[in-house]
Amino acid sequence: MEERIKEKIARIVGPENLTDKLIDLIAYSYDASPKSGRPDLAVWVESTEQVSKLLALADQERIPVVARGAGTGLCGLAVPARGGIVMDMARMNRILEISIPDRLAVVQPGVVYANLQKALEPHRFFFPPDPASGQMCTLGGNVGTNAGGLRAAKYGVTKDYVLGLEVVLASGEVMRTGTRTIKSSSGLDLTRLFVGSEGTLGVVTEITLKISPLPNEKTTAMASFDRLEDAGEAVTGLMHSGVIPAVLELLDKSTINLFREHSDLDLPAVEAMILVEVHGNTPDDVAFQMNRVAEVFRSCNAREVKVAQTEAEAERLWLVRKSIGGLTGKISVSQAPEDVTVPMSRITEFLRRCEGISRKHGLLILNYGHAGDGNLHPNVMFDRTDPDQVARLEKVLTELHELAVDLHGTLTGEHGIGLTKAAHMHLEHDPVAMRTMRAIKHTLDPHNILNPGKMDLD
Ligand code: LAC
Ligand code: ZN
Repeated sequence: MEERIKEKIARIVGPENLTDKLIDLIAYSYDASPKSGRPDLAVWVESTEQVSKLLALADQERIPVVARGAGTGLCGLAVPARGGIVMDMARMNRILEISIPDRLAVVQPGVVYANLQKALEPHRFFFPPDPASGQMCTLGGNVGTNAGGLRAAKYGVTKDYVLGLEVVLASGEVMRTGTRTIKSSSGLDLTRLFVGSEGTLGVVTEITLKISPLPNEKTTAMASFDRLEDAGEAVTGLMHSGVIPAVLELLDKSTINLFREHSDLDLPAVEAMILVEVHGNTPDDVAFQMNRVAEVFRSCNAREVKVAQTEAEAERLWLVRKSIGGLTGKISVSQAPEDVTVPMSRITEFLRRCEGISRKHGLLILNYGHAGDGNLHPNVMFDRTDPDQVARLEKVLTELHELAVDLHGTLTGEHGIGLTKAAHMHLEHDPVAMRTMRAIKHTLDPHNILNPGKMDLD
């Protein structure tokens, strides 16, 4: 990067708040995806004013800018695909306001997700979306990806909770969207336009989030099924039961086998397991819900339904779900955790056809995920140092995405498009929709400086 530009940036953020040391630039080349791309410079910003001045300068000089949270994204959203500036938002990490009467929290984008939950807990409130990376990820990243998580089955995803935003546009202008009210029918919904826009339309500098009262009671159960089809029917059967579980997770046979062979957790030799959590306000309320759930599971030929009797037992059941990512390291050098989402009635069909794709290309796929909203995580095991396996992985991913769309689903339920799915946007979005998205991008960012190369927008 030219010295004169670096000097201008140093005047905006202070000379100690930028770096072009190789070791830093290498660190900023990655997120949690297999993609990488080296920036020319990284800056630590502290205020909306600094973001505004930086974007105005970058726009004038045509320098790409990638806003970055904690780098936990799984599809390359925070990877500087075209070099330029990485804008690290981690220091904009203040919770500006919690208002219980107005049922909202106002936060800066660098607030770590778990820290907001900690601050809300004394009020007996919570922010319902719950990405699996919650201990590290930032709320700015949650907005950028429209993050979901385990509880989305009942509570929905980030976009259902964003009431308003402060956004800096590519020009450096600062815009406020939305309101501090729980409802609004005023104007075009610019807030939603920015949620899930992966930093391609503007840089979010303040977020107003709707929050919810914590449920008083919860219960967990686990059910095992000899046939995958029965587990699939249990998921759809629940929708007739009048109960919406807060969490409904499914594990397929390959995932169960991973535990049987590589952990001391004692899982049965079955084709599928379902983990379920119900929330309510009294012990009777959760017992009623769990009875309904267990009835459905039994009517779908569950081999066993185990309701956790204590908090410790519940935690042991959830340990299974939470350990999957870590355990995959025992059987594979690299993993590609996808997040295709299908209508819930198509889950079994998706999983069976997925087995076919796995066999055809000779790469093991573990399937687990958020069955309660159709969001599965086919996690493809491969070795990134073997070009043949990488080539086969590409074929597997293409076929997985085609399959999701064929079943009227979507390429991504919660991780986003980023770099890894960009080439497949056209599978899901027709040419008119793609043209409309690109027109919006061009209007807001005419020189394509904001996170270029993502979502196939340029
Ligand atoms: C999960 C991540 C992969 O649910 O979305 O574990
Ligand atoms: Zn997930």
